[in-house]
Amino acid sequence: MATERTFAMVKPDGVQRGLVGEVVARYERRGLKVVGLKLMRVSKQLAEEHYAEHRGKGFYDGLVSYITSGPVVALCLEGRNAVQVVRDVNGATDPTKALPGSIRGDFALDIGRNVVHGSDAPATAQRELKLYFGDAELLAWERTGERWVHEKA
Ligand code: IDP
Ligand code: MG
Repeated sequence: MATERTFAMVKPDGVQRGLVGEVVARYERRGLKVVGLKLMRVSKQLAEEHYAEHRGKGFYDGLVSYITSGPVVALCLEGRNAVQVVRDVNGATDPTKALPGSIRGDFALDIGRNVVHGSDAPATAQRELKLYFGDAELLAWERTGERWVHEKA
């Protein structure tokens, strides 16, 4: 699998519950490199663009008000197969089905308060990263311990 970049987010419930450090630590410990990170508010317009695929579904209005209800932490993470790895670290969308050891499996119970977001495919990651980050906000930096994470960097 190639090195990829993906988009992740600590949603408003994660920030309000003081889980930012816990979530970021799990991504870092897995070996993912943080190349973008910011605390921000999601506007209604941005929420509607991000979740356009869900427009018209029963949970859509609740989802938009959830994601705009307080600050979030937006992340760009880089590493081998990063898109799927972040989905796995996050756990199943419905936290009651998420495995213990995943973020949702350890910290959430309700699908409408599931703490984190992760892009679902490489093309989605590209789209979401463009929505949330300007080019100058993503840093290409060399990690000194890189060869202890990836055999071939
Ligand atoms: P994902 O976040 O795991 O990719 P999606 O199906 O893309 O899951 O849904 C986006 C978000 O919408 C979920 O993370 C969750 O916050 C919310 N959501 C999805 N389905 C429901 C639902 O049935 N009730 C309430 N919220 C939902
Ligand atoms: Mg999704």
